[in-house]
Amino acid sequence: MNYEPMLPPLKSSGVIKKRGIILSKKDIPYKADCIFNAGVAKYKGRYVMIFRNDYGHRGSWVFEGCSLGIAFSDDGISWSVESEPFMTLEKLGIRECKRIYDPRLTVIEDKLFICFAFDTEHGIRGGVGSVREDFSGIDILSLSSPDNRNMVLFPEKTDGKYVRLERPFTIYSRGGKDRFDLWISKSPDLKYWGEENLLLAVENVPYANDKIGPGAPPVRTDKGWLTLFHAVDIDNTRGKHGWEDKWTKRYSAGIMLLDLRNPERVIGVSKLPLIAPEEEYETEEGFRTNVVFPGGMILEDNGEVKIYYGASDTFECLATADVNDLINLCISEK
Ligand code: BMA
Repeated sequence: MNYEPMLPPLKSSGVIKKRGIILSKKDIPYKADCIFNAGVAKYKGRYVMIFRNDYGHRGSWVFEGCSLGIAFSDDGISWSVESEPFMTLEKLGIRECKRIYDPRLTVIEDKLFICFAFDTEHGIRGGVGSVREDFSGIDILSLSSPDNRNMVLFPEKTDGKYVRLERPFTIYSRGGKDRFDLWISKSPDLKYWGEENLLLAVENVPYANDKIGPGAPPVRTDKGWLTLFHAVDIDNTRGKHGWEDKWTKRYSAGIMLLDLRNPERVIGVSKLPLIAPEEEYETEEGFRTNVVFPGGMILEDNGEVKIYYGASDTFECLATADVNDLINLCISEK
């Protein structure tokens, strides 16, 4: 299969401070192997994190199962994990569901909502639900048709409608390879979704040659919606990276700014990656190395932005940056 030219080594932007691993399997009081790609929100005076847990590694890419765990924090840095998983396949109860993963959290009008991906016998789908106030589970609002995932909700409505970013898998129409783009859609009620439009294409991101997709839910700033996305480049000469015999992809994170009144308009996109895999826990240790995948972003009152991301599909990490530096990356010409 022909892929785009190989990309050079990537490095994180100078505005990013990596704070290291904040959650891994040693912190989990139940069966756990890989703790990563979490959603994080500030909700009712504390931080809540719902994380992906792939457990029981059985060789290559096969795991015994997966669940979503939940943790709380007073400062967004030190976390205490609840004694039981937040969500299991049995509890979710979706027909034909084989895997639930990549949770994303958004607070809208004081309610906590979750988007998640799930694999079924008949395709990969995305779900939207509300999280019960006592964290006893999810009330499902909508389940997409295949193949679509990586959904994130905006924290506010635009012109009376909820807005979501998503990543359909357009295999046939894009040359039969995974050349996927980032899309936007709207809904009057979080249940019925429509008005889909392309927001950002893979060919518009210089550090992707394979696919892009949403990362964390967008954050409001004076200059626009600050929006993280993931970017993937593939290089078929890459061999063993992690626990599989071959892993040829590299995941980095980019950032863009969307118009506050019309989030379908991209104001600017960072020309270089914001976060690239470079630390040992991102490139050497873990299931799939050379992967950083952002799932949560919180803007603090002092202008600090906390970025939560999965590393090597194995650890949950934190990075911080100043909000103005992030905005400048999106609008600078370099
Ligand atoms: C994607 C998703 C992500 C994961 C990435 C790398 O397809 O499953 O959650 O981080 O692959 O394995």
